Amino acid sequence: MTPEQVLQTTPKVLSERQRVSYYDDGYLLVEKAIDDHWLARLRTATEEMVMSSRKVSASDATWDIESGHSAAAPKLRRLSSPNDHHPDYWAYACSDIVLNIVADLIGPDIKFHHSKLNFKWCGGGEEVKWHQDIGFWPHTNFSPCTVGLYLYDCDNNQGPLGVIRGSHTGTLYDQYDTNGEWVGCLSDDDVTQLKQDDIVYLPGPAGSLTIHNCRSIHGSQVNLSVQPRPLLLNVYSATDAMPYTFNPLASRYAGEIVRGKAARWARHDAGPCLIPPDWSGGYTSIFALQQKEGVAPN
Ligand SMILES: O=C(O)CCC(=O)C(=O)O
Repeated sequence: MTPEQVLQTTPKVLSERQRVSYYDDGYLLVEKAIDDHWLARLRTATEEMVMSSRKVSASDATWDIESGHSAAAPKLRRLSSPNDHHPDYWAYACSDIVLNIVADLIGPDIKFHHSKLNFKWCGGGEEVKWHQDIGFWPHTNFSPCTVGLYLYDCDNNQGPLGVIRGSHTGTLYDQYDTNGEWVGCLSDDDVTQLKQDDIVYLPGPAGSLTIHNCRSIHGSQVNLSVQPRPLLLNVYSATDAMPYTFNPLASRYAGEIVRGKAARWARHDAGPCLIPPDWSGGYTSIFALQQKEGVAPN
């Protein structure tokens, strides 16, 4: 469905103003959208995952650890594909509480693409540089959106998600460097062209959702606080959006229709789209790529 068609449907949860602001700005913050029951389940799952990470000594296709990580003092950047590692993450990703909101933005037919849990550990948890997601995983249209959930309160010192307002309707940037290496972020020159007034950071209380469009330029700063910032991210598209490159965060649930029906016709949005490297040989995480740490085998 096009945004115009989605706006013809009756929203289940969001107001008309919230829907229009998502289409105008390319992002939406829905404060305290997820209730305490879900938060408790997801926090418990996350504690179990952090416990498992104590055995990990090097980053791999599942775990992305920061330097200084140890069994005694875990320092995690990311758990890739959490939905594959704990049933409660997948139950949340398929729940009405999330999908009703996603349906209000991209229509009633929804497909899951991938998930990640970005911890951004305390006391220096790494930045995510300005980038656009669609260049990592192109689709035939620009319906894909990423839904982030703050598992705990996230204030401005913890590196909340930041978005460039309105950037989803602008240029798609090159995320290769001048040597042709994929860096997964805008060049310094391109960043200097971004309008400071358009930078919006999205802190929020626990249970808040950040939703950004796949073309929106976004990133986040270093976490200088004493609290980690676990942000659980799930990516969905309309079922008529077909990915045409290898999924960097392969999952047994990738492509699953989580609401509504499969599409018979693919919908194509106009304009060129950056092609990423062939991820079938391996992928670590956006953190590792932006910090030029190389690619681990899948
Ligand atoms: O964790 C963050 O702050 C941003 C995550 C993000 O943009 C990504 O993983 O693509």
